[in-house]
Amino acid sequence: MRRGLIAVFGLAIVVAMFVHASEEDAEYRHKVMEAIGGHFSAIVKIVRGDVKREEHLSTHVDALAGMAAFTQDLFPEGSEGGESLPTIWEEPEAFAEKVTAFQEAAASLKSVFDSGDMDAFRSAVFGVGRTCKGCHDDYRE
Ligand code: ASC
Repeated sequence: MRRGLIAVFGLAIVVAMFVHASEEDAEYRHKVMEAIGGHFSAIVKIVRGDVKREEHLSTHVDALAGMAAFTQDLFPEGSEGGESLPTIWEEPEAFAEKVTAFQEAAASLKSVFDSGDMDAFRSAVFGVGRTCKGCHDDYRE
């Protein structure tokens, strides 16, 4: 009887820890996505000329490309929830293709920025925006 109770409590603690960890993963994903969106929006404001902060561009571009590189890691098994639709985990290969498109666009944004061609940079920025939207349309609530 007593052993049974201990086992049940033990199990409940393990389940609670697991649920808490997956909520933390979903919240971490949300925070990183907000950071990506923040850097992207800042880049858009600068290239549109809404703000004159060209000297900040390289930092925003590095941050965006850096975080894009680990976007796939933000969706571990068991982290379902938040604004992420269940289809992410139901069709992982189709989802991974969209993530890869974003990662490639962000990496290319960085190399175009480093080349110094500002017209090419502006179109690369809109290329990245399309990959954000491409994934959000299908996989975000
Ligand atoms: C952002 C943000 C997005 C994208 C997308 C671009 O800043 O949060 O989801 O840009 O709107 O098309």
